[in-house]
Amino acid sequence: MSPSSAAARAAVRTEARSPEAGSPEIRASAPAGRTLGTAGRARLRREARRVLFGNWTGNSTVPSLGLYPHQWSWDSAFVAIGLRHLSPARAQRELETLLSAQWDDGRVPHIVFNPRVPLDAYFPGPDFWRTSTAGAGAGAPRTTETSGIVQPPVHALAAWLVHESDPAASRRRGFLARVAPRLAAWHRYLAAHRDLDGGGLASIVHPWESGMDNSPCWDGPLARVTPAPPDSFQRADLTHGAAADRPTDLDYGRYVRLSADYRDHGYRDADAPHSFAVEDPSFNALFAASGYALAGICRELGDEAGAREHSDHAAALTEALVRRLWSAEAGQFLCRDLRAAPESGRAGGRLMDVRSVAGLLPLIAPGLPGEITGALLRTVTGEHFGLGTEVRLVPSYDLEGPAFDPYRYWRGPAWFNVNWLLERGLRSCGETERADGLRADVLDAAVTSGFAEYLDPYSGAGRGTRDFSWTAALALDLLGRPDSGAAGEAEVQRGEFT
Ligand code: 9WN
Repeated sequence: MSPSSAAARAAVRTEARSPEAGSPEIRASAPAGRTLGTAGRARLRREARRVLFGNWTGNSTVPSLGLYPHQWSWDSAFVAIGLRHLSPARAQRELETLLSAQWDDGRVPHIVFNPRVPLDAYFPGPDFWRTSTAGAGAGAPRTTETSGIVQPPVHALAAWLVHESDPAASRRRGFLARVAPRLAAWHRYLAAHRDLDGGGLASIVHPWESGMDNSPCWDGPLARVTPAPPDSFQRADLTHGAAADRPTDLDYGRYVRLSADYRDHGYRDADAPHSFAVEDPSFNALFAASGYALAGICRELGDEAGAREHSDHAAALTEALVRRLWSAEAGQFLCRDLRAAPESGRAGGRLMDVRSVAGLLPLIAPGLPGEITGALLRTVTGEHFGLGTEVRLVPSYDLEGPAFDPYRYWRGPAWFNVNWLLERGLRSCGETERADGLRADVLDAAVTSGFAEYLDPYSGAGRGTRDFSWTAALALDLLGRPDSGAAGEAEVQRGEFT
């Protein structure tokens, strides 16, 4: 299907309204056909447990057994948020395993490799990153192999939510006291080494760092990167996934070039060329939300100075998000390409006129001005993202955009972690009904799709791999959430953590 053709879009919209969408158990029970009945809830809990326990390796959870056979950073944070409903101890372990691979400079790597998995099971593997040697100067672990880049900092938020699920056991095990210094070092790494333009936001230096690998936002900045020759590497992902659902070979050539350049500069931010450098609203909004969570963790531990440091920094991040990435014309946040020629009269690269869902995720950052929240709510429900009209789950990219493709990874499909975050954001803005509707749709889609990695946003059909860990985990979390407006949850959403 040509995603840019209006006829094709009309066809998928028709498909989306087809009565086939949604499981019978769920469709039958509510006006919108979406609320899970008792049997549906039990089935979801049982199935999600099967997925999470099946993907557990003994110390952490793989995102999926075939396609992603190691530990991924933001996946583990989302997984811990779900696992806390099954086993708070296991959720703690998930985060602690990840944090034990932290580098001395504070970075939390985006992949922690399992040495028992064959080298060719995932590309790029440990023999490509070679962090224990190439990263030694930047403080990479000597005995654990990791990647050298990072992913969005959701971890402090996850640690707080894990603590909250069983505070007594968490205190008994000293969970927060153990993770707090590592989380603080992680946040300090981002603030000290990744504020590449000095404007108060962290930059990503590789598309994989956004977690939204082939988002159309990266097309412009990546066009300046010379791809590694196609015969210099061998992809492993196409053994498990359809090529039409995955990034292209050209994308991979550029991902490889950027990673190799970073590695060949010892993963030292001060020395690396960072020819891709972008301020991403989603990464920074998660940084702010996690900063407030870390402040709460410090307060729980009686560290008032730490609490102040992290909540002040989170507030400064939110202010910088608005100052540097807000577009009133677009009604959403945009990414800033630091390597593009500056807009006239301004330093610091250029805002990119590309609408990705990353630009709506600041809804989760407490303290946004009311007019910005209002505009974001109009945008998420308007023609570009279609929540509640065109689609049930919010797509990763503009439904009307020239690069929209309902199948290809982060270029259109709806993702569960993104919709979980939006559900939190909507709820924190007082959009209870919309949040309830989205929650019901996420639960329905999770179970109906067999815990798919992502969905065609129009038809709701699952795409990518199945039994995907964060899909199961976040569905479990939404299922276990207190009813709308419950006090504890509302406080967490507002960034008040004590
Ligand atoms: C590269 C593990 C990860 C997710 C990312 C998702 C995908 C990896 C890949 O899988 O990225 O990091 O090989 O495509 O884009 O968000 O963390 O689930």
